[in-house]
Amino acid sequence: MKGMRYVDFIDTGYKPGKNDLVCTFYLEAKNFRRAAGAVAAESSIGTWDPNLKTMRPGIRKLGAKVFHLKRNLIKISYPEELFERGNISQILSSIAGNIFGMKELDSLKLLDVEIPRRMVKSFPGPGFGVKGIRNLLHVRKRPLLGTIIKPKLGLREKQHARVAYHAWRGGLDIVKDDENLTDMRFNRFEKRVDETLKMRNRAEEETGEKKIYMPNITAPLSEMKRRADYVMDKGGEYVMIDIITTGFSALQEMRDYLNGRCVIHAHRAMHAAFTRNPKHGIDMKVVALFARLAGVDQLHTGTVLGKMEGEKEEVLSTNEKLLSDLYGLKKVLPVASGGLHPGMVPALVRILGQDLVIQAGGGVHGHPSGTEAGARAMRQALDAFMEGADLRDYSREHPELEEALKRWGVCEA
Ligand code: RUB
Ligand code: CA
Repeated sequence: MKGMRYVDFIDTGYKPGKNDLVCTFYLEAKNFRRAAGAVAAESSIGTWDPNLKTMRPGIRKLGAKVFHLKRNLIKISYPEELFERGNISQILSSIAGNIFGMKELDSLKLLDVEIPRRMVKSFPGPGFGVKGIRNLLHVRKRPLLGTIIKPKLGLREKQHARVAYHAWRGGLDIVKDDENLTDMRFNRFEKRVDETLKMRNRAEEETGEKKIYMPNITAPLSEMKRRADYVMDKGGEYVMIDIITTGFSALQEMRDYLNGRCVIHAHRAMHAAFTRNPKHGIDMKVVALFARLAGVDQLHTGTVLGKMEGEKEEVLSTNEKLLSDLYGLKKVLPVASGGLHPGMVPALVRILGQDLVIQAGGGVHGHPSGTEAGARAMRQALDAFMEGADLRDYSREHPELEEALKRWGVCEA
């Protein structure tokens, strides 16, 4: 039987069919063609020795095909038979697995993935999505405002709940735990949930607004389920999961387990280990796509303006993956978070749009007059934008905003 060398995986005359999965890669290699073939081979059916004695008729056509190559971009088409339906780990082990470590290439980045309809349909997608979240919060148009309790670790349960209460009272919709706050010696998960949900109820009564608490349930899988049950038993409607450190298998299981009973907020801590290098790794867009397929309802995607790396085009194209049509799958609400403060709110909404959660930790709890004033300043900044008012003009009659702008300035972007 005819062997399969790396270059045999190149077919520039090929046109992907409607059931093919297509990946776009950035590639750098001394021998560009050979490396392109190597990527297609290793991510589908091939290996380094072209003359396998185990090849059988019919296997060759399962090979991925490099159908476009032009320094430094390649596009590879994969027949859907290579993938198990509904199994993100298996798909990633193929198209985002061994290939990154091959000596054949110097660097490789998975920039984008297009998934055929039938495969998309094998995933549940979000249980709530943008519409479900807006219905739950009774907020139709404006972006949602939230905070991360800071200091990120160290507060006792009651202190945590008290800070949350002030944030809600000041006008924020959402309070979340930080990504590394789970069940700590100084702050027990269950007690924190009890205390914080008690404060949520009080804040709802006092403000007449729906308030959300997002406890971080990140843990080994069975414990994560137990914590989610605990949250729901106590009247919580949201859980937060660190989806990269827990992994896609755990996320898929949690989506299945929760089965639309509770909203999933996805934190992406650790993503930058493979998304940040522009030449090697996996683009955030791809993470966003798989997170949507798996069924998160909200996902951190960057701010453009804040403390974390992420260019405008990058963040916009990632948000597009969450919000564009995807064969009927619900839309995921993008979360802008990291280094934000009230003076950035109008610019953020101008850049990122209104289907958005804006979260500020330091930019709320660092307000000179404290958390409640910081929350109020965030809400005032958003009100100013929604009313079409100039932020500085608006701040003349809104002392909390005025104070915030004095401390952090106005972002003119
Ligand atoms: C932000 C924060 C989040 C970052 C993570 O706190 O705690 O973990 O959003 O980054 P602060 P990203 O408002 O004090 O900076 O959202 O880019 O994943
Ligand atoms: Ca954080």
